Amino acid sequence: MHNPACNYFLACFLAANLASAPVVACTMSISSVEAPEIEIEIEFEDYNDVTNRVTYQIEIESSVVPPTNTAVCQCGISFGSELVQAPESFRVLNAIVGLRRGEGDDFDLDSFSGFEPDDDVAATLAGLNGTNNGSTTFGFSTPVNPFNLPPLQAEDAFVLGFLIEFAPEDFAAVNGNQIQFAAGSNEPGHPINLFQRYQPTLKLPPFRLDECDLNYDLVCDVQDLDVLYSLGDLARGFERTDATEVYDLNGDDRIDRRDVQEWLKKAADFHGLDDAYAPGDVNLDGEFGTSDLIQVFVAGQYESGNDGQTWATGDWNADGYFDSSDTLYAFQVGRFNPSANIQPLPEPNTAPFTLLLVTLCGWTAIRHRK
Ligand SMILES: [Ca+2]
Ligand SMILES: [Ca+2]
Ligand SMILES: [Ca+2]
Ligand SMILES: [Ca+2]
Repeated sequence: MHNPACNYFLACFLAANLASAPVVACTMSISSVEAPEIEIEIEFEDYNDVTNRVTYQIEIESSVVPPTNTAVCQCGISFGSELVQAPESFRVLNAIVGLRRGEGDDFDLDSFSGFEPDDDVAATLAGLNGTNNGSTTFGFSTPVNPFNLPPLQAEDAFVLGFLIEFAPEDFAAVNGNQIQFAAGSNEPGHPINLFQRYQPTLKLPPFRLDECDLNYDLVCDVQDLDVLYSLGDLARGFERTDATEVYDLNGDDRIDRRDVQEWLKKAADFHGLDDAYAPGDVNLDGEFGTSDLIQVFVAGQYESGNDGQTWATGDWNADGYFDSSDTLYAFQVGRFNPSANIQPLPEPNTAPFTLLLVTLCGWTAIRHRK
């Protein structure tokens, strides 16, 4: 049923308004005041730490105008402008086409590939009337045979996809920058043309290099735990929503302290550690030692009764407070290493800190007796 060669061809028959579009090969969407904007989805795909590039897939859904002749289909992207030029790292890696059968059906865009980069198409696009001055153009083409086209049902849709890449540090230069899409063919009368009514700027969802990066700043650190803690009562737990799905790190459809534990595993893995971060390791250096105790001492929240505590201020069991239940938990897990990252402990001249030390010593003694 699916003949890839046919599907590539249909990339060129993008028309937002099927009723008013002429039936011609490799035509473009027709400008029309009534026609809706072309539907587009952009998803983060991957990060390659060898090349230091992030990739995003852009999917553009369209109605289809049936082709009539054999042709070379062409498509491309023009990116950037005189104001903000495409960063050096920006590339359009591939053009791909998928067929979606019926409304809302899933499809596999990657299963249809075949366009090749084409400098002539890029040059044509660069010279088009309406192409942004100062933009960088990327062109693709593929020869197609229209006589093997699969029959299309009324609800079927073709999806044209582009795979883009850039260095993570160029995110700001890419996101919100101007973008133009084009398609056409080598047939006389149906040359490559700019899409109309497409959103003129590229709006990228933020990317993460790892699941533990909950605030999208490309590192996994205590600020990500702060994000998790800020979501609600993790001790009681609550159902995740679509918006909070990224925080459900153990995938059980709930947000609770088990996701904190999962974060401690994932973040340790992110930093190349074999074992999950232990409760008590507030500075996340892989050891629960004296430097951690100093940090919670400075924060001064032990048995304070103040709600809203975080990992860094001693709330290791994620119930909002720093109290003996946290120290008990830390010592049950039993990773306290008094010789780790030794620093002189401050004078225990405050009641809460004395209480903390007494508790720690108590739990340590109990553990040793066992
Ligand atoms: Ca982060
Ligand atoms: Ca969960
Ligand atoms: Ca530590
Ligand atoms: Ca607690």
